[in-house]
Amino acid sequence: GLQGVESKRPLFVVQSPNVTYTDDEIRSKYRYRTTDVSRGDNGQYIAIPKEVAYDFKVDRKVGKVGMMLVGWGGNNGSTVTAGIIANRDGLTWATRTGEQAANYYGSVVMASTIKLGTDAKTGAEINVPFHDLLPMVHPNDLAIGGWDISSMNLADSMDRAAVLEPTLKSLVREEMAAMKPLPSIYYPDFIAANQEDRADNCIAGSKASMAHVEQIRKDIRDFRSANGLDRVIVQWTANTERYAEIVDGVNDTAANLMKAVGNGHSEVSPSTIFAIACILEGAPFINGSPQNTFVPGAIELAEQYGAFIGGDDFKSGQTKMKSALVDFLINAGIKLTSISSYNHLGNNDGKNLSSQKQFRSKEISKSNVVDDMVAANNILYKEGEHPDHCVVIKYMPAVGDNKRALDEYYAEIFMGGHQTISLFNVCEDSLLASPLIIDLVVIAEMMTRIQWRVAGEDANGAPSYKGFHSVLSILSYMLKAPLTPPGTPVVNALAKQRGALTNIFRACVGLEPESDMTLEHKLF
Ligand code: NAI
Ligand code: DG6
Repeated sequence: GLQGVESKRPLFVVQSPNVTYTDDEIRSKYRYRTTDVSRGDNGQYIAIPKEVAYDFKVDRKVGKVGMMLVGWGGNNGSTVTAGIIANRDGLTWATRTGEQAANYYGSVVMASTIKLGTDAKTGAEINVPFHDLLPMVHPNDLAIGGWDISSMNLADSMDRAAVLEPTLKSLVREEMAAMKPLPSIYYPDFIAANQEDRADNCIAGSKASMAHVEQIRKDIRDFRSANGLDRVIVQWTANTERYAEIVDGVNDTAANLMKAVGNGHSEVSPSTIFAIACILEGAPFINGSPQNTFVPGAIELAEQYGAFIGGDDFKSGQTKMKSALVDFLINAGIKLTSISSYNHLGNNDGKNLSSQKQFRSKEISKSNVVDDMVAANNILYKEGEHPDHCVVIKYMPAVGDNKRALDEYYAEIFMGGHQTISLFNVCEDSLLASPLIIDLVVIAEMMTRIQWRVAGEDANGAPSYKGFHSVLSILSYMLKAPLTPPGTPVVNALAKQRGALTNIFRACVGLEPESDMTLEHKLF
């Protein structure tokens, strides 16, 4: 009943001449400090501290928010839906090891904290839930809907997924049985042929068309009005598609892409149709799979409409570990020389990825995840040098959703010695992905309520606040192959990604980035 307004008193307020709270807004004046580097004639770097003054404005009204999933009846879709219902209803259920209560473990937004500062009296760290940093939507309040090419209701989908305990399933079954995915668009050439037998819920037509774009737009509008929503966030958690070929005149510009849709071009994928529909509808669209949904024309279209997009490919288990571990190794001055990554899994995702073209999409997104860390260390790696890196995925039906990931990291240490690190990572894939789906929705929605301007820009009274760039690289932490604004660097290192996320949100309430210097404990 508290939706529509910030539902509770904020856990903290910032007392500063640079921060103003009104009933509707938080405004902050923020000095962004960076370092400009140039190179002198003698080759010496010249580093010049730089400062830009920004004004940030946060809309405090957390409206009613909807999450629509493409691939709603899949393992991720059914698991995240059951998980939200279980949390919303405060459910507990019996397991063979005892009573289990619903939680949001694995969600940065819902289950991690950030350091607010130090206790003025004792000097102890004060940590607050990430969710309290800004007025964010609570996942329990999300309206949930979506599409699937399989007509199964969500209760049956949950059984098909074979992820959750029967005792939990029985508690959410009735509500989920009433949830039925909307028909979706199916162009068989884009996903594995082995998926065909579940495609019984398809909108007519097996190639791109404006009618498909319009139907998806209508679905979003209908969902919005049926649930009285202020905003809808759409996420692709459907099968991994093959890459679309980038063809001049077809998907290279926004205008050509729209023309190609109208002409039913065979290189326009279902996920790109969803992206176009969401961009035109102003619904943020996030791609949780690895394919190149965001062809250059789709990115240009998003920029033209000022619509938010984000992707690609949830970073859940093996890759998340990789982007933390490699960051550690290389920053420790240890020369990583090879990474061998094997996976086997037995869910429908694994079945789809047993087809070469779909596997190739995943191989690409899993392979480029250490590039930024390697490139940053020119002591260990010469220009163009890179650790060997191989990625293998095998379909093993018996293990179901309990994906196995085996990794060997091989590194060169002091004086020609070697270090071998071997990891064996086992977890339910959908239980790792579900909290990421939630984080992506909550953060993307938050970004729709943050605006900025260069301070002083509107001295003559003209309002000049605007949103962040259409490509939400702030979502990088949750994604294997982060999409960034064209021409800007990709950051894969996990700690840097988290730093960007938390420090941008801190700036919105006028707080400095957390530097971890803790001089207060070092200088007496
Ligand atoms: P899943 O195969 O169980 O679910 C995918 C669903 O999408 C299926 O129900 C299928 O019928 C549906 N579908 C296929 N094409 C569609 C279309 N055009 N429109 C609407 N629905 C369509 O797979 P799962 O395990 O839920 O994973 C979903 C996606 O997320 C996969 O692409 C996977 O690679 C990706 N992913 C999963 C991660 C995880 O940890 N579970 C991590 C990273 C990515
Ligand atoms: C096999 O690798 C299946 C994939 O869909 C992965 O499970 C998924 O992409 C998660 O990958 P990671 O590397 O983040 O665990």
